[in-house]
Parts: sequence; C-alpha cells; structure tokens
Amino acid sequence: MKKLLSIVLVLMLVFSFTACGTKSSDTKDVADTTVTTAPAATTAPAATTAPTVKVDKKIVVGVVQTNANESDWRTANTKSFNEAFASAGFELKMVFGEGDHAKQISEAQQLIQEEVDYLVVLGLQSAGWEDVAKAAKEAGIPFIMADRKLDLSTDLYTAMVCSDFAAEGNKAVDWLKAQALTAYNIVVLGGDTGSSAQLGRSKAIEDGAKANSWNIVFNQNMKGWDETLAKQAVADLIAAGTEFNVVYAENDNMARGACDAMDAAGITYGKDGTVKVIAFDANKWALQNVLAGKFNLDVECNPLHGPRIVELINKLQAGEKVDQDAYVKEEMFDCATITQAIVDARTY
Ligand code: GYE
Repeated sequence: MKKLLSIVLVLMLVFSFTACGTKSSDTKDVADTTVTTAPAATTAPAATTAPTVKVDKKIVVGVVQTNANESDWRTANTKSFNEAFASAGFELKMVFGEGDHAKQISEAQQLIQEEVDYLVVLGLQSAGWEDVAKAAKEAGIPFIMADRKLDLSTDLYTAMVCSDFAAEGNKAVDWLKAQALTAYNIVVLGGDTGSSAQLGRSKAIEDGAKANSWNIVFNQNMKGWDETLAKQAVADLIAAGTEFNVVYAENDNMARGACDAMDAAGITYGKDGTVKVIAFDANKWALQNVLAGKFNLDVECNPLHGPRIVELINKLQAGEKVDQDAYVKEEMFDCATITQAIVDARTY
C-alpha cells in the first residue's frame, strides 16, 4: 500500500515539476503572448522587407562591429548603438571582428543562424559580403550597412546609414588647395586597408595630389587606425630627414600621434606652425585641438548611428518606405573659424 502511495506521490511530483518547468519558461511567454495579445492582431504589418516580430517579443538586432576599441570614434559609435537600442527596447547582439575580416563574416553567418530580426554590418573590408547578404536575404533578415558602405548590389541590402568618405576627403583637398602653400609635401596616414573609410579618404588625397602636382612623400595605412603606429611612422620620417609640411591623418587619433612625434622633434605644426595637420572624425577632444590651433582642419565623420538605425528599423517595422542609400550629413572644422561654443556643443 505504502509503496503504491509513494509511487503515486513520486508520479505527482514528477508531473508537477514538468508542469512548473514549462510554465515558468513557456507559459510566461506563452501566457504573456497569448493572453495579452492575439497573435494575429499583435504582429507588426509585414512590410516587404521587415520581418514579422511578435509585438511582445523584443526586436533582436545583430550588429557586426569592426573592433571594440579601434579609435575614439569607434568607442562613441558602439556606445551610440548600446544606448539607442536600449532605450528603443531592442535586444542588441553585438559582435566584433577584431581586425579580422573572416571573423566578421563567420560572426555574421552565426547571427543569421540565430535568426536575428535585423543584421547591421560595419565592415572592416568593403569587399566580400555577397554570401552573407544572400544568406540574410534567404532567411528574410533585412541587411543594413552602417558607417561604411560595402560593395553590394542594391538587391542584396535593405538600407544603409553611412558616411560619404570620398566627400570627406574632397573637403580636405579643397581646403588644402585654398591654403595656396608654396610647396606641398604630404604625409598620408591611412586607416585600415580596404575599409571604405580608408579607400575613400586615400583616393581623394591621391587624386588631389595628382591633379595639383602635389608630392605625397609618404603614404601608408596604419593597422587598426592605430595612434602609436602613426606616431612611430612620423618619428621614423623625421629621423630619416624626410621633408614634409602637411600631415593628412585619416582619423583624429593618428593625427594626435603625428603631433606627438613632431613635439618630440621640436617641429612646429598647426595654425602657427610649419606643418599643416588635417584630421578626420571631429571628436570633442580633437575639436579642442582645432580651437587651440594644433590641428588646422578636422573633417567630421559622425559616429552616432544608434538613433538613426533605430529610426530606420521602426520605419521598416511600420511598413514604411525607407531611403535605401542614406548618407549622414557632415561638416568640417577649420582652426580659423571654430569657436568654443562649437566645441562645447560636441556630444562625442
Ligand atoms: O574614421 C576611424 C574609425 O569607419 C569612419 O573608423 C570610421 C572610421 C573612423 O576607427 O576613426
């Protein structure tokens, strides 16, 4: 009798455990889903490109970032995604390539396997993304480019929020030309080879030099946009006695590295110096350098893509048409015209 009773008890226990288990995980979701919102009514209207995301399910966005701490720009960019997605209630799955293109590709494929609702890519390289974009399309996952435009045909991506790097470079070239220097001996400190940021900015100065018969006395890309590498490269040029009067640094950090090397060698630069310093990104600290006359020009590249991507995704969720190719509006800051108010207003 007792034995029978204990068996019944055990069975009851087992039954209740399994019931509890499911209830705590499934029922809550299910309960919340089914009870609060009728599936049909709650599903977002299926726009051609937007995935169907249950209204009580967080939109999951996979972001394939370049490197965690590649530069102050990148740090601001990552922070912008984290903050904007958190306040939008999106679940952010951010992965980093850490300088390795193949790693970015495999991580993107992994996010597709995990069935994210949107895939946002900031490519270390602009080439080599077709397979990922095709896989995303087959999985019904909108592919969005941010920061750097990739080499993809328009049928393989839904939208982009990028910077026009050729336009950025041309702004600097036009400014340089307007300086009417007696000679142009230019040091180019390039960013990561093959990134659209490097390709666009480098082509602008190379074409500008050809068109204006300027001398590019040094033109090398610094892996990871690295400030220390840039400093060492300029220190080596100085030690070798290379004549230069322009530093074209493809981001703020490398411009600062170059200035540190010139400080160490007692070479003057900036507003009242012998060497003109051009930078890109326009971080707040860098604009402080422009105001102080240490940098002559800083061409803005705005990293605050978080809110822009949130707005884009919300539009897609609402079935609205979006601009497939949106370039971020950007400006430039000249040491002759910048003010403290402009610096104070900078948010990154
Ligand atoms: O200029 C540099 C960053 O892709 C525009 O990447 C971005 C570049 C930016 O590391 O600082």
